[in-house]
Amino acid sequence: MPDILDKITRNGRALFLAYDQGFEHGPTDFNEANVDPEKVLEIADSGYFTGVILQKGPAEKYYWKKKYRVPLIVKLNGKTNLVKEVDPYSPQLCSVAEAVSYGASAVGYTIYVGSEFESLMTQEFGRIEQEAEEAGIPVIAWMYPRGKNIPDESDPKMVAYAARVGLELGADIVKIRYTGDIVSFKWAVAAAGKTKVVVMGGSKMAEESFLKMVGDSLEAGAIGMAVGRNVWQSADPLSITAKMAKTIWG
Ligand code: FBP
Repeated sequence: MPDILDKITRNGRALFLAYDQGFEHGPTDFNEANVDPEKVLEIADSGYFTGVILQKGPAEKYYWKKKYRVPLIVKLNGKTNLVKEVDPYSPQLCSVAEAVSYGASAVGYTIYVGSEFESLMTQEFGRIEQEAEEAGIPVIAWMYPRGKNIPDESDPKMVAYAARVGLELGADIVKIRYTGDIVSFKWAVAAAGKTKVVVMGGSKMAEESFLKMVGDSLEAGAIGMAVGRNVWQSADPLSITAKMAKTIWG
């Protein structure tokens, strides 16, 4: 029987290239090559990735126009880091129907678990879930504990709580932070239940440490990775991607 995740997984595992940082962090994350969405889409379309994550603008202006083979995941909400609020809210900016019109095989949405605005995001997410179900595409929830109620975003208890909220809300996949050790991450994966888990990359780190994180995440039960900077900020993006793919698919 076909699974809702078939289009964005290979043998049940996933490798997503995230490229929404131009909105979340600004072009400060980029150099002269990766500032160009076409260059990053070339990496995404190399055959290793099971999805590329874009906001609606690049989805329409770059992805849709060229019909890449890599499946598109449209991020439906987003915010800049210029508003220095303690408790973040990331508003929905694109509908499921619009994402589908750009060729989306899945949609994504960030929920800042623990923020004073959490209820706005969980409500928006509920509507998105329903619309995505009608459209027959999966929903990926970026589950990030953040705000004044969250003293430590990396606290394994918070990460596991966020993963569980993803299951409770009906997410098909949750994207969460690696907790730093296999035992506590296994607990986060267990908390997510039948909702699959992918791991976010974070800022660029030494290749060896990054690949260890990939291996440990998979060993703990994650189905894959959703990374950006550790790939397209690398001096050799396809080499690190090939190593990641080997860890994920063997
Ligand atoms: P990276 O692998 O580059 O960390 O991307 C993952 C991601 O979730 C992006 O999708 C998003 O833009 C960014 O991290 C958000 O990062 P922050 O922790 O600064 O909100």
